[in-house]
Amino acid sequence: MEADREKLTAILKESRRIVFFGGAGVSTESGIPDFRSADGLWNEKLQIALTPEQLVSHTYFEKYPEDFFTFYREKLLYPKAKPNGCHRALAKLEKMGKLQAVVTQNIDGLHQAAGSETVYELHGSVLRNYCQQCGAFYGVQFILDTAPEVPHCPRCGGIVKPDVVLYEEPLNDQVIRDTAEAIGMADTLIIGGTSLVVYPAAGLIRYFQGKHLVLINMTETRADRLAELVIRAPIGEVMAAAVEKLSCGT
Ligand code: CNA
Repeated sequence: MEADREKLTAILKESRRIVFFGGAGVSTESGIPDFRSADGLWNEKLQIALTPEQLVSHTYFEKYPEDFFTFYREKLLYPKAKPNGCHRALAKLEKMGKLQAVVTQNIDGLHQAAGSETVYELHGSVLRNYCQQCGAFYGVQFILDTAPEVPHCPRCGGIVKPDVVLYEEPLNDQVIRDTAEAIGMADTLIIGGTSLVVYPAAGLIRYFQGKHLVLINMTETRADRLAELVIRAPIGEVMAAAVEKLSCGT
C-alpha cells in the first residue's frame, strides 16, 4: 500500500542508527532461492527424504561428505548472482550515514558485493573456505573447480570446509556480541526476508529497544505483531524505492 511505503520513507528520514536484520528472502530477487521454498532431496543411500536443514548439518557433512558437497554446490553456490535493489539500498543508507550495520543470516556475500562495509554474517560465507587440517584458505572457485569430488587441500590433503555455520554448529561469539550491540544501539530495526525460525540467529532481535521496528517479508513472521510497520512485498523493490525517494528528498 502506498501509505505504508510513505511511512517507510518517513522512518528512514528520521532515523540515524538503522540496523537491518535479514535472511534468505533478501537474495531471492538475485535468483538465489530461500530455504522455506526449497525442496529437500531424496537420499538414495539412506532411502529417506532429507530437508535442506538436514543436508547442511554438521552430521551430514561429517558422515556423507560426497553427498554434502553435491547438495552444497548445486543449491548454495550461485557464483553469477548479483546484488539486487535491497542490497544496493542498504549500502547507500550506510554511505548516507544512516545505517550502522547489516546483520545477515545469508552466506552469499551479496551485501559486501553491493558496497556495504559493516556486515555481520551470522552464518558465515561461501566465499571463504579453509582446510580442516592446515587451515589454508581457498576461495569459492576452488570448491567449484574440484567438483564433483570432495575438495581436498592440495598442500596437505585435508578436507576443505566452507566457512559456513552448519546446523548443529555454534555461531561465532564475536559476531553475536557485535550484532547484539548494534541492535541494542539502533533507533530503527528493519527485519526483512527472513522467516525468523532459525535460532539462535532469530533470537538476536530481542536486543532491540529503539523506536521503529519495521518488517518487510512476503509471509507472516512471529515478530509482525511487535512491528510498527509490516510490508508484505518484494523487499528489493520496496527498499530500492524507499531509498530512492529519500535521496530525492520527496
Ligand atoms: P527462510 O527460512 O528461507 O525464509 C525466507 C523468508 O523470506 C520467507 O519468510 C519468505 O516469505 C521471505 N521472502 C522470500 N523472498 C522474499 C522477497 N523477495 N521479499 C520479501 N520476503 C521474501 O530463510 P532465513 O534466512 O530466515 O533462515 C534460514 C537459513 C537459510 C539461514 O540460515 C540462511 O543462511 C539460509 N539460506 C541462505 C541463503 C543465502 O545466503 N542467500 C539461501 C538459502 C538459505
